[in-house]
Amino acid sequence: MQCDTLWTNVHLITLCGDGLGILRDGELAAHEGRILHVGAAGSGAHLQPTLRIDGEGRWISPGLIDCHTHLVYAGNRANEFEQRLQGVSYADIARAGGGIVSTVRATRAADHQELARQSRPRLLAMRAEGITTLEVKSGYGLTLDDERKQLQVARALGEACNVHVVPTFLGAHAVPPGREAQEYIDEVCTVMIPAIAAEGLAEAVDIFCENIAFSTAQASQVFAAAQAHGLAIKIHAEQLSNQHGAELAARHGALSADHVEHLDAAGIAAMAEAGTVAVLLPGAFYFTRDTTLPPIAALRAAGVPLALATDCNPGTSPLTSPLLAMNMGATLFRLTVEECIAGFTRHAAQALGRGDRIGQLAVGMDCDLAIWDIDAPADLVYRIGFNPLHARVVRGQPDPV
Ligand code: DI6
Ligand code: FE
Repeated sequence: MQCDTLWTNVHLITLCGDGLGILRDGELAAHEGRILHVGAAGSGAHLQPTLRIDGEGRWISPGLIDCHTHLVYAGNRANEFEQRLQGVSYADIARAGGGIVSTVRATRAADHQELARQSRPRLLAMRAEGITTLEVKSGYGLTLDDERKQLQVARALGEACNVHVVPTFLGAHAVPPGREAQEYIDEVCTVMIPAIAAEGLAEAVDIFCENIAFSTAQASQVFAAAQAHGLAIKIHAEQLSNQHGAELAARHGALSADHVEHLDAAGIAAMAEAGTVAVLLPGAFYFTRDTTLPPIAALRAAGVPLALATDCNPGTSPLTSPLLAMNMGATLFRLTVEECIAGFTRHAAQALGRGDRIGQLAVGMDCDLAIWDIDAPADLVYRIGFNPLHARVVRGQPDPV
């Protein structure tokens, strides 16, 4: 049987079945962008590959998936970082007109080209650590034109850099300066969501539900509008306080509830029932010096899938390293190695509604791979500031680093 590529002499982290689904001394074949075969050494002897690659004992995992980023923005908030070092809180900075709104000013002022120029190095940093799929949220434009600009730049950057970008509309990120919250949410629902959906610029809609942002009533309204236009939903919930946003989102069938440091038992039960993924963001926890841990043990006990992501953003998580996010997941949140790796593969795919296409090494799935120079999977989580990526493979095509 003909196939495009066969990798031999490799160890596989398949993420199939329970845990990591490790297959030592395996091989993997790709054909027309999909995984054609996964098996033990020699099991692909019937295949006639156009290209045969000796993996020299390296490890192959699914390409990494960062399912929560705000990667496309302009400007820089190092000044606020310095203020916070002096003891000013994130909420105080936001109330004083800094925070998200300062990035909104810079993002509005940048044209497409400038926004791409500033965002591209962040995407390249992610790519260099094995990212093959990356979610990017809007939310620093807060007008239809500026939100559209962010989503268009995200898509163009993904195409230019050979990374699959999954765009999310986060118009409900902050109240724009000079506007009133409810009147702005009405515009998000009646003008912005219909336009973004009609133009095919986003797959999902997200909202920042928090005492310094939008209420659960406003989240309900946004979810109804998103679903009326065929878009999936997600939520930033329970990051700074318990607003019961995750529970509400789960009841609407949300793909994920993200942050969830202050999540309670009712929220966990609703997420478990709906199959809503908990996206944990240790970079934001670390950078804001948060002390309230997400209820990991209870989420685990309830069987809620746990994803991990960078939350790459200029205010609370200026992080572009999925490998460091995994290490933080283990060190700060006490996640296991298996949970950290599943959090950037299988469960991240689920959080994007793509669990049937990516995030596992299984026949029929997209052949997006990360090939690592490591001795064991735990090396991906254990080391700090070291990048063992040997190559990425995107839709079956090798992409050496
Ligand atoms: N939660 C966050 O941590 C980021 N957005 C959000 O809804 C912060 C974004 C920023 O400060 O620019
Ligand atoms: Fe976020």
